Amino acid sequence: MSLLTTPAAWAAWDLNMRQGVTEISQAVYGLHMTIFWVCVGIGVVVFGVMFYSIYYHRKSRGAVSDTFHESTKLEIVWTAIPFIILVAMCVPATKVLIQMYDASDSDIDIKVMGYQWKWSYEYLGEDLGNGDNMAFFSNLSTPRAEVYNEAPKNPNYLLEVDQPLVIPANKKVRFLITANDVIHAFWVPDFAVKKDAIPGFINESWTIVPEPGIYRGQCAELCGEAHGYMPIVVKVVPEDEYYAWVDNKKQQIAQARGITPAVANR
Ligand SMILES: [Cu+2]
Repeated sequence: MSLLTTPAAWAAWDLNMRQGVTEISQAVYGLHMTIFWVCVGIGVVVFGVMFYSIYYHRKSRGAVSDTFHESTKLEIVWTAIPFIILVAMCVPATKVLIQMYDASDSDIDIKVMGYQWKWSYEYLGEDLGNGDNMAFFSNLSTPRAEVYNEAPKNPNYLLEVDQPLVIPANKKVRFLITANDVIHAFWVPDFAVKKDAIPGFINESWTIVPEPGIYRGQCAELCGEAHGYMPIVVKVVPEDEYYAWVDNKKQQIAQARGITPAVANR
């Protein structure tokens, strides 16, 4: 029993939602558990009363049915109690939602564009020198041999890309999410970031990741034949490493396109 009551046991139980790594993702997890236990409580009370009544007021015990049919008092009670429970649940839910939707005061803005079937990342304000922003595509890099069972599958099967999205740790990164063709969805479970990418619309989401590391996600909207082949890999690095990477990447892209890269002034 003690195995089931420790937090580690819950975390290891893959049926549950993962806690993630950001403050928001932990808040979402906490909210999820609160609502879960409220629902468990309601279930226990309702089924408790039901099974108690079935057992103790059964016909073989000589029970005679009561006459509270059309009782106004009862109608009010069983309308008021669920109403109070719903209001009580909406208070913490609204708090977390407001926090999640507040994409203001970001340090870095990245436009995320979904394509059939890859992602592109455009770093707004990172000029290449000709007015274009630094941008690149992120394609699935799992070899086809693994897909067709001609080679053993590696642990990150279908969750690896040629060029990951790179962001700095401990900075507020705002994602501006849209799509080029059909509806996709940008989903990184560890950040509690999940937003539809809709052609012609721009949705916002944001994250502050405290720990450097590699985090993986996927397109979460059935978008076509290769929907399962558009993973998202986010590499979170310390701030100085991030800016070094940006400068390097800009040089690479600018040189490939034959333009003189802009000198960053930060
Ligand atoms: Cu997609």
